[in-house]
Amino acid sequence: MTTPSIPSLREQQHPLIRKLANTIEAAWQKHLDLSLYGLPEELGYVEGKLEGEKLIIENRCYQTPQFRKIHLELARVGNMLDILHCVMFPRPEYDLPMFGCDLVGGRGQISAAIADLSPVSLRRSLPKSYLSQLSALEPVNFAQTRELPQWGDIFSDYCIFVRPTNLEEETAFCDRVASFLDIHCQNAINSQPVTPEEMAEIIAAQKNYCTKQQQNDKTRRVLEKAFGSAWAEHYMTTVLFDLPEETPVGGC
Ligand code: 18B
Repeated sequence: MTTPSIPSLREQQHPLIRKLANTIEAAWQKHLDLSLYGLPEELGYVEGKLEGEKLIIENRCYQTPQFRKIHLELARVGNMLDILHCVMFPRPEYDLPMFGCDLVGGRGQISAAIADLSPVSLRRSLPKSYLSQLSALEPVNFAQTRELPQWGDIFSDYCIFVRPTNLEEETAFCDRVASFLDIHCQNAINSQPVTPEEMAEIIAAQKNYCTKQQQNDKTRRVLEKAFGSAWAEHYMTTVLFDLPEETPVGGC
């Protein structure tokens, strides 16, 4: 008996998606103390139909002491569309940015490769340690950079949004994501909890991040066409970009 698992889908996907998925998981395994995060069972593996083609979604989700949820999602629509989606949601007790990454490709070509460490504090800038480590990275140049949509004001100055034009650029993108993750995981495991006031600001900023991401019509359209608009709304707000819970601080 075989159960569907991410490696089975991963093997059929664009090589950059496969490589990046492996890179992300290797960084998590290397740095973090992972435990499983229970997604609602019916949302772990999902199949739908988009324009006669099968849409398959596979989710892998963990939590750690510093992250409430770290989510890697692979999706494929027939042979037309390959997607990698990844977000690391910090627990709001920690002043940590959101790591987010999206790769979208079709017919052998990646059309959108985006990765960022996005600030989620009301001062709207990254913590100092991130700024110094990110600014020390070698600059990378891509021939085709893409323009962010209006809701993209959540991203940092270090955000990469490109259409990779060759293998070299694909490798450069993957290497940059690996650097983001090394920096992020190392900072995360060394971070200390914030005050209740700061935590309230972080919750508000995480909400803003999620609300903006929920405005991505391109993601929504793919999901709506395959599963209908109610399901797409439910999926975008509970699996892709769920809001942090507002739990009062205090207790012991
Ligand atoms: N996204 N993406 O994750 N999206 O999830 N994505 C697209 O070539 C899906 C994230 C981002 O130009 C496109 O134009 C589906 C995260 C941005 O208006 C498609 C899923 C980030 C754009 C999809 C998914 C993020 C974008 C169009 C669920 C960043 C450009 C591809 C599995 C951290 C938006 C193209 C624009 C594009 C689809 C960013 C089809 C279905 C975490 C900025």
